[in-house]
Amino acid sequence: MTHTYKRTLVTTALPYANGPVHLGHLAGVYLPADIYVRFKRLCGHDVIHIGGSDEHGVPITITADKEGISPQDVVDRYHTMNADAFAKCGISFDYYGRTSSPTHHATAREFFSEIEKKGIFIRKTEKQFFDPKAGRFLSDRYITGTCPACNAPGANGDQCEQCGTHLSPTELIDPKSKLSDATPELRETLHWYFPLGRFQKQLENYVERHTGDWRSNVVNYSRTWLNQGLADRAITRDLAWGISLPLDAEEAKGKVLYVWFDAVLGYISFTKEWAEKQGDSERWRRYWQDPETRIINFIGKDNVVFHTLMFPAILMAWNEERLDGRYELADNVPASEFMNFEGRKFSKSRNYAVYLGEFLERFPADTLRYSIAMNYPENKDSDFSWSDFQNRTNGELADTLGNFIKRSIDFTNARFGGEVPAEIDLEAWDALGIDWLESFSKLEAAYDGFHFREAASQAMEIARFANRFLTESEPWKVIKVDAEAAGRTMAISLNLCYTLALLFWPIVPETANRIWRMLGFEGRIDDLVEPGKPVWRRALEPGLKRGHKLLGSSEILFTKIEEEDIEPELKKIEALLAEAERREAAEQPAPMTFKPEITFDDFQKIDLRVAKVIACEPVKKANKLLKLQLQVGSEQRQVLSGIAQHFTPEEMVGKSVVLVANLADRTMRGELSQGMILAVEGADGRLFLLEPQGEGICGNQVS
Ligand code: B3M
Ligand code: ZN
Repeated sequence: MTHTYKRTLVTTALPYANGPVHLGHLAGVYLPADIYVRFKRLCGHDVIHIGGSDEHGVPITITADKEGISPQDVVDRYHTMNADAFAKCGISFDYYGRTSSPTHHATAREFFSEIEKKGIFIRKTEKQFFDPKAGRFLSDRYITGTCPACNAPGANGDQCEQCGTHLSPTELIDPKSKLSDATPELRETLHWYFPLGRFQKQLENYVERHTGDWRSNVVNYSRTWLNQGLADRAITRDLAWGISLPLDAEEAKGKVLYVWFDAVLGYISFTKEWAEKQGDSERWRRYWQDPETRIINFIGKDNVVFHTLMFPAILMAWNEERLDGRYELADNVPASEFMNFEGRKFSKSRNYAVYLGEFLERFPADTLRYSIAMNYPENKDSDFSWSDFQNRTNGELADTLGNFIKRSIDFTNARFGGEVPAEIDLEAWDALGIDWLESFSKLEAAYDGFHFREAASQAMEIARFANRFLTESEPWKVIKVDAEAAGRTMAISLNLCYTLALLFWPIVPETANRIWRMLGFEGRIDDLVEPGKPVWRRALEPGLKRGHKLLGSSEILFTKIEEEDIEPELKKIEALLAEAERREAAEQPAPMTFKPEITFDDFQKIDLRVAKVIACEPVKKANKLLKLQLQVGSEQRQVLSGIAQHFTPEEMVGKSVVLVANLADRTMRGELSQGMILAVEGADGRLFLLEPQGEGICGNQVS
């Protein structure tokens, strides 16, 4: 990365507008991106952060069906909810769009048309499940049935939640449509496929080129796919919700773009919308079509291949045979690992999550931002726990950063008339014992390398240093004997406050702005940052002159989190965990219990024989029983069996069964039963007969 870029475009994965974002999303994608963007802004860099809602896809229509509302209602609700939560959390998007917008639809259709025009797509007719009652083709998620791998009922058409097996809907036993409960039929349908393989070599080169600077998880996921050889991917679906194909032909009717095909293009559409809002509708091109722009896609690890292979392939297809209007590929795709919550994976479907909006109703955004930055899942999964949140807030934010700032300001207000009492020259500043240049270089390297945990720790290190400096200098004692020396201490402390405000702004922006105001500055640091106006390195040197007037009052920056504040949260977790465990237990097969042991001789007493059903009829007034006539070798037997709910008499005739041949005779409903046939109960109470297959086995012993 010797290249220096003129500007940076940061994008963050577009969360589905199908539910509220939770702390896991924040930790993996939005907070790191925001910290990065703020850092770049502070450096005076030209950077924009583009994000928004992914408003298409099957899960959204499933939610709509479930709630009896329209997909539009669903996305309206969650788009607003998530945009609000992000704003409250200080995630400073330059633009937060939605893929349902006209600009986005037009952009996605333009890409489709361009690639179609070049003849790159492949059309394939395939058989797909169709719901005859609803009159619709069913995507995988709309089909449910029994899992062929583990026999669990309620498996989805794409995956069994129970055993995790990936399925195709045709593999399901007894498939049913979720729309109408009808049994779906296979019908032919036409789809457009994107031949990823056509770009195999180019993609290999792309990944290879970045092997040194991309995270190893990103390179590894991509390579695994590349090594398997890239297959054609269907990029259309038979669905009513989504972006319709820009084709008039009959065969394109009722089809929409596959959600991932359109979603990644959202980054482009939203940049166009942003540019429009800036009053310069062409400005987006600078961010997408200029090699001097650095594009960075922040995502979670589950989205890697869509960003390192599929999106680039779409852009490569667009660029093919084009001299101008070519798109640049991302320079980096920092994919996070996952942040767990109290030792467990966040799970929307299991309702095991803390939602961002709800969290912020109870605790300030900056306490969350700091704790999460310190738990950034950079190279491995991390964990968020309430006790860690409490400790960091109390010990680091309140006792260290907050305490230092407040003591500095209060003492100056009280004893030095709210003014910086002395001039601090660089020599005194450098003599403090911090190697400023080195600290700043380390911080910069941490930000530039996307090591946000390290950046936050570094910043806190400086706060710790400042806090210690003030405590050890004891100006409240010194002032009694040497007011000037105490004044110098305070001037240094206030300048450290100034430095810390700027240093911490990317991580805890609201707090930084409050410090800024207490230091007597008008406005917010947010208003200070501007492309071409580097502020960051100003923090390296004392920024407050002697006589600079503070605001004159102070506020507490962080309220400590008491046990009783997190008590209800811990209770909630307990309930959630108990609920999760209960569900898991219910989903687990019951533990096997066996009858008491018998000896081999006991077993030998049972005479099991293969028998053939030669006749069968119902038993009057006994709707569970069938009367079977069995051929057992040279003998005939009559057996009554409680299988009438499962088999018709006609079905039974001709079957081979296993007979307990030496069971004492019984009379049932006035009919003689000379033995018993063996069967086993399966899922849903279905009954399966033991049916031995083989030549010349009738009458033989089963052993
Ligand atoms: N909405 C999947 C997700 O939220 C998808 C990301 C799109 S990024 C273009 O994980
Ligand atoms: Zn299964």
